[in-house]
Amino acid sequence: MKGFFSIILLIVSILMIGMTTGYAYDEIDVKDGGAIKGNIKFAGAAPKLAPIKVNKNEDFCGKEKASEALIVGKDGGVRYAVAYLEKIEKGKAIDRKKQTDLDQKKCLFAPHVITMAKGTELAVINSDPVLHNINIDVDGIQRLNKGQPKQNQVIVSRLRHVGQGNITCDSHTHMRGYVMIFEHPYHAVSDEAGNFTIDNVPPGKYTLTVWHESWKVKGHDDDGRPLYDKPVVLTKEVNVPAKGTANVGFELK
Ligand SMILES: [Cu+2]
Repeated sequence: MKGFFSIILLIVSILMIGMTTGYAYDEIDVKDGGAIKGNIKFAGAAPKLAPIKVNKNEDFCGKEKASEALIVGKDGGVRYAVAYLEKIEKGKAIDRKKQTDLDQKKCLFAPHVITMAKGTELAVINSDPVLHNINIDVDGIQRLNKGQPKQNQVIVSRLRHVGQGNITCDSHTHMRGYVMIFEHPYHAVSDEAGNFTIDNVPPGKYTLTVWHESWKVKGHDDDGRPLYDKPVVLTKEVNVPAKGTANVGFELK
């Protein structure tokens, strides 16, 4: 009986470790890899978003900033949406030499949305002559908190936790950005035309997810800035052909 309970305890422990560490991604030589080319469009006329009030360093930052929560280009393409493969178990190697830049420029995070593979480097830059203090919370847990008083100061760190990160600045409450951190290298941020490419995918069926921070106003903060609804998440099944391309379209509305 004692042995039986030990086995149960062992199984429970293994399950718990699995839950906290996510899953193992295997890096392999991809044979006959295919690509996913996608486009994200806004259906109908894009709403005009209210500007975001600035309440510190207005002489440098300006009195307000245009909202970056929804940026629709020509032909309705949506910028700054994240596209990624769900739980892909094996594929191309993660480029560990790749450094992702995140600039604090004119009191905005540039780019507004980034994606990274777990354990790769993030270079946070302060291009401004004012103090910025970046914070990154990944799924509600603070993973980075760095003040940068000097212009052109760069701080390099590694983000080791998978999840969705909110980027804020302690100094400027109007500043907001997003980072999504993955176990694998199959993710991209849509460009000005709403396009993205995910390449060198082993042929097969996958679930492709598109994440957008949301532009739907659900309230306002104490300074009258809009608070947006929870992110919009869309999924599609895609079949990646050997050496070919799967084309896929998403629509936000
Ligand atoms: Cu700031």
